[in-house]
Amino acid sequence: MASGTALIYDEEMTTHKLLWSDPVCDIEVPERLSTSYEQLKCYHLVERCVHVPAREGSEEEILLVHSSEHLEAAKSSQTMNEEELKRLSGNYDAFFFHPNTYRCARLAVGATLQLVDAVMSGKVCNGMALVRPPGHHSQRNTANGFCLFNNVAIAAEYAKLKYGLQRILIVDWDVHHGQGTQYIFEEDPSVLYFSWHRYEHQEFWPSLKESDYDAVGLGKGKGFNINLPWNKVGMGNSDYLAAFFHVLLPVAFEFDPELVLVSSGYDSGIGDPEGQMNATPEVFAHLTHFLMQLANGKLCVILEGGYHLKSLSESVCMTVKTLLGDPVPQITGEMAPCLSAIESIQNVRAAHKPYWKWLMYEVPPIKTAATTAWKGSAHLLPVPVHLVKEMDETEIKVLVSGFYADLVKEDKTLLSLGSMLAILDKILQKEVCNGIAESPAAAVSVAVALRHSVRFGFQRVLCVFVGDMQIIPNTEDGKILMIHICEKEQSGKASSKHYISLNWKEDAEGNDFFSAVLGFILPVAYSYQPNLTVIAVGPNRSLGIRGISLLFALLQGLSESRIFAVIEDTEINLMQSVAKALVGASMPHFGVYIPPTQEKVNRTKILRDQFQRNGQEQWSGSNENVLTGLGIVIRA
Ligand code: Q9C
Ligand code: ZN
Repeated sequence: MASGTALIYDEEMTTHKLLWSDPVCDIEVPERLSTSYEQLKCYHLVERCVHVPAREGSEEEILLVHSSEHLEAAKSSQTMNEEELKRLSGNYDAFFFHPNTYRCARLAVGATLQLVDAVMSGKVCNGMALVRPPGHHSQRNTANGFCLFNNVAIAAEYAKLKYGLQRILIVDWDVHHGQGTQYIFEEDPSVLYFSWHRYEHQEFWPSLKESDYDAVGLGKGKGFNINLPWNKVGMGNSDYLAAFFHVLLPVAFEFDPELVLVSSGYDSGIGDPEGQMNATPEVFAHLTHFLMQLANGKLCVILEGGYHLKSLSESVCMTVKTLLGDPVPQITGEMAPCLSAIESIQNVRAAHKPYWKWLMYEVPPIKTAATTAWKGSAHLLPVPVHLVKEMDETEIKVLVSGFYADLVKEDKTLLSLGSMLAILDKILQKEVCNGIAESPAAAVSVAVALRHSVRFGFQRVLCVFVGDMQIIPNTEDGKILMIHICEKEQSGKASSKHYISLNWKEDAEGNDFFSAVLGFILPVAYSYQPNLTVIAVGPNRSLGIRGISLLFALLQGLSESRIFAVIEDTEINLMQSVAKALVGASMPHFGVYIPPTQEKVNRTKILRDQFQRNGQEQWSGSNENVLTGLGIVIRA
């Protein structure tokens, strides 16, 4: 599998600038590019990327999307004087020409295509292109909204033509609607276009009826255009995550793209004068991380807007850091989407229900370490791992006698805890980010691990346990949130605020489980904001390797990617998949969709209602309340 992250930047794209006074256009400055690049250098991210040079896009490439009239008009700007440039610019809604604009726009196209080539050829796994002018407002026959050529749209056509791709996903997280991209692919089912945008019931630029949620595509392209309009300013991290959990990700996984392109505008970030939104730079790490789970990791991020230089450059850094595989930073603050966001999400889900099975039902909304036990078989793991020396018996005794005193007598169990605790300590001490422990008794190991983590000082530990669990760990006054995925009904222990039992019988690995992960487990987990995530696999697991890998991949956005895996299984395939997921190699393929049975949907509903009742009080340590709507935590 390809590895590495490409970074494309060419200083020449800073020469395109506004030569006269124009309050509409004066925010699109060359410093947007140079400041972002400087910040990347400052975090030593540039040197970690594969440098790929930009090139000029050819006329032929531009004509994949644009009319020759538009190309000729742009070309004619090269030899104009300032007065003529100003007059030409006046023909468009919010665009300015500079004598070098045409050259920069061709570099922006070429840089984007270079990125597609680097990813599609396997030279790198993913990458980012820092380009100006941006592209997503540009249409077949016109410049618009600071955009001359539609870089991302050209890239999609190019990828279809050159690599024979049949399914490309474009995610447009810029705060403006990329109406240019929508128009270009409206009738094209091979390109799925998703855009969220400030809309305010059509008050906000470009103030188009067709930016609303009911523009779902035309003809054969019906269902392949997804608009999520924000009708209020101030949308934040939780609103963006909810949009991913409940709209984009279910559809994107069902679509199963071969390549993902991001129209990556950061004017949707906090501080931006255009967007007036509240999402912090960290959220872009999470969005990037989720998209990295698609298309075998083939992800091209192309700069669009973003006008607050500090917010822009920090967000660019978060994106590139995540592309490089660094731990995903913790999201702080409010974890509940606001009512206006919920309303928009419900509207777009309803509009797209006819086209996407995963939206069909009122579904839930609701450096890797291994032990020396692996010395012999470590070479079987797909990725390099550190081997951790086990704790010796006395060390463990001292540790465990503090709490599970009766365990000290059982020598066999005790010994098995040694390797487990050695790895856990490396995670707690932040020497490694995540780790895998093999255990002959997962439930016991997990109980000890959880207690140990809480004693160590962790305030919120999320534990997802898959399979039978003989000991149900104490939830330590809310310092532990248990999500137990098991086959049998847990008799005796009813779901409570901090113990949620998901009874998943038979083929739990089917796509209904996927819906439950996105619609229930992720929102609950994100609202809890754990400092450590423990995922354990016990005996009689009702989840297959794919389901378990999915959990590991998606939960990595939490607790700064601090994940401890405990696996009661010597199955090398499972270990391999978990190790892969932990180092960020992408997930196994999900295959053909099997819709959830209504019975399963109902079961999830009951669970959700139960969870909501239990959640009337607050999570300890945070102040969210749980309400109705999508069954997720909603901001008051
Ligand atoms: N009254 C990008 O972010 N605003 N373009 C026009 C007219 C134009 C934004 C306001 C904003 C364009 C790539
Ligand atoms: Zn924008």
